Amino acid sequence: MHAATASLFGKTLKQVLALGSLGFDSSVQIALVAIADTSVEISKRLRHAALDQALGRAHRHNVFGDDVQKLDAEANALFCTRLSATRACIAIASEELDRPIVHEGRTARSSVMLDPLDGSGNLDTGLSVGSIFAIHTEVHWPSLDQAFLKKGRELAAAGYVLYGPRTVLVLASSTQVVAFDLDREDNYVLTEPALTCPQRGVTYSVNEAYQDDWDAATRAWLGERRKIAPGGARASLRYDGALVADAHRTLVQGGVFAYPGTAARPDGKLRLLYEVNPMAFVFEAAGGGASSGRGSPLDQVPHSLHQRAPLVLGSKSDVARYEEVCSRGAA
Ligand code: AFP
Repeated sequence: MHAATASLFGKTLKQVLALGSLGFDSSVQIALVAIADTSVEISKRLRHAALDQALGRAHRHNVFGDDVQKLDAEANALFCTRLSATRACIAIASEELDRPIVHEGRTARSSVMLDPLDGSGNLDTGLSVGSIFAIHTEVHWPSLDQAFLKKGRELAAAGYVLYGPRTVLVLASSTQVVAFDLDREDNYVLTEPALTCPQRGVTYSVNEAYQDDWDAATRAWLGERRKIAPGGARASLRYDGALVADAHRTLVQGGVFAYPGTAARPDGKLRLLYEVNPMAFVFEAAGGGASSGRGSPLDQVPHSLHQRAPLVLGSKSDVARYEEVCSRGAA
């Protein structure tokens, strides 16, 4: 267990941040509190969404061509309003915004990237969804490129909120990962002082319906992985269709999650800045691995805000094996 965080069990997120235990500067702390407070509102909204008739389509598409749900739009507005109000943010980029929100002239130092409601295809059925965030810090007033088109490796913080039977906020610095549960008084209380991804796990998590469209190496890797998990155990398939849910299970229990490219979409579906990098940052800080086929996505210099990237996440041995098979072209 990480010595600095072992004694924090039961403390609230705000207490943990105020103690400086995770090493975040004040602009990151302020942004994190705004993100956490927004997620509490979203969690409540989700609980009563059917009763409030808040489910269903917003009848428009986002910049990716995805069908926007009413709650996607609402979650995005809640995050942007609250983050803007803190004045700690100079820029906000979101999967639901064509262009980032920029607050010129602010002396604040954080720029935030968001997937406000990940897995919104699960909303109508009441299954788990999430919010994903990542934060860069700036020393000088940045251009948009400087604010967002930086390697994931340079992130100050990243994490996600899982809205399931429990509402869980997972938060990573570059060296440690902690988790908080939302309590009855709507405080995030630390329940995991040092989350580490197990060195191996039996589960693989991938949309197997696309396998005919994968390249030969990915097909060969999956053929091998579905028969036997690292260590010789029998493999098991789990797929929720929401990255936050699938990644969280993989982080806690080990194994592997994959969303590879296909012939039609070589970069896959997931967005580098809003989904791939935040998750890769969490997994690497937790001792797991992340790959886009040729190395970690965190080492990729983004060329555009909304670009996509293939992603494999999980136990180190699983990710290493994926990279090995990819580097040979096929097993
Ligand atoms: P939605 O927000 O449209 O439900 O997409 C969710 C997501 O981006 C990610 O959370 C999942 O891992 C992935 O899509 C699932 O995609 P497939 O339905 O193609 O498997």
